[in-house]
Amino acid sequence: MAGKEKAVMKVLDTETAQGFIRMSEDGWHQGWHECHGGNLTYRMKKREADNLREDFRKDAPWLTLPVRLKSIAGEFFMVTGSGKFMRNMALDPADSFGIIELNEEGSAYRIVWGLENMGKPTSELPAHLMNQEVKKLVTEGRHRVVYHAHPANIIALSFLLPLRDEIFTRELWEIMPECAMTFPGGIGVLPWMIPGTKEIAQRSCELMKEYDVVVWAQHGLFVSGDSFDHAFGLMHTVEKAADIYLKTISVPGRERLIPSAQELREMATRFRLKLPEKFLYNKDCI
Ligand code: 2HA
Ligand code: ZN
Repeated sequence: MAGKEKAVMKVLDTETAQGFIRMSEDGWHQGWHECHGGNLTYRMKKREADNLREDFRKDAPWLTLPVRLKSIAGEFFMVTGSGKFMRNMALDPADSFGIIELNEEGSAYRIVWGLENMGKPTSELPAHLMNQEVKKLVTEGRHRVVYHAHPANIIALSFLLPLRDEIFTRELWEIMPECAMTFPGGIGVLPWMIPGTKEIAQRSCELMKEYDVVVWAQHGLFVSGDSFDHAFGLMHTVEKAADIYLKTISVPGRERLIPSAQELREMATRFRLKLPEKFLYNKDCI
C-alpha cells in the first residue's frame, strides 16, 4: 500500500525457526545433548527463504565446502552451531544456530543469519549436507530434516550387539513391534568412526540411500525425516526400543517372550507394511 512500509519478516518469528528451536530443546530434555553433543539441520523451502531475504546479511564471505553438492546448490539451511549447546537454543537462538546459503555450484556456503559471535556451522556439516542431498534425491524432495543425537541406550546397545543392520533392526522390531511401523525399512549400522569427517559422512550417505536411520556405533544416532515431528519421533522410537531391550536383558534368569518372525509378518500384512524379508531371517542361521 502506498505510503506504508512493508514489514520485514524476521527469522525468529517464523514457525520453522520455532519448530527448529523446539526440537533442539526437546532433545536436550530427553538427555540426548550433553555439552555440545548433537546437531540439527533443516533444508528450507524456497518460499521460506524468499520471505526472509530482508532479514539476511548480504555481505557474508563464501566458505569452501569439502565436497560439491550439485543437487542442493543454491538452497538455504538452518544449522546448529559448532560447539553450541542445545540447552541454550531457546535462550539465545541467534548465537546457537544460523541459516546458511549454498552457492550456485554447491561448492561453498555463507552464513546469512545467526551464528552471531563468530559462530560456525556444526562440526558434522559434511554429514548433514551430504545426507540432505542424498535424502532429497531418494525421497524426491520430501525429506528436509537431518538430526544427530547421543541417546544413551542405543549407544549402549552398540557396545553389545554385532554391528549389523539385520541384527539391530530385528532386535528392535522384536522388542517393540510398533518399531516396524516407524521404521519399516530397517536401520543401518556403522562402526565407530572419527566424528565430523568426510568419511563418516560418506559411509552414512551409502546407508541413507536405503534407511532413514543409521546407528553411529559407540557415538550416537543419525536420522532423516520429512518434518521435525517425524525426525524427532524416529530418534525417540529407536531410543525407547533400545531402552526396553536393555531393561529386559538386565533381568537375570528370565526368558524373554519375544514375538516370532511369523507374528511380525502377520502384523505387516494387517498394516500393509513391506518389511524386507532379510530382517525376518531365522536368527539361528546367522
Ligand atoms: O559435538 O555430536 O558428532 C557434536 C557432535 C559430533
Ligand atoms: Zn555426535
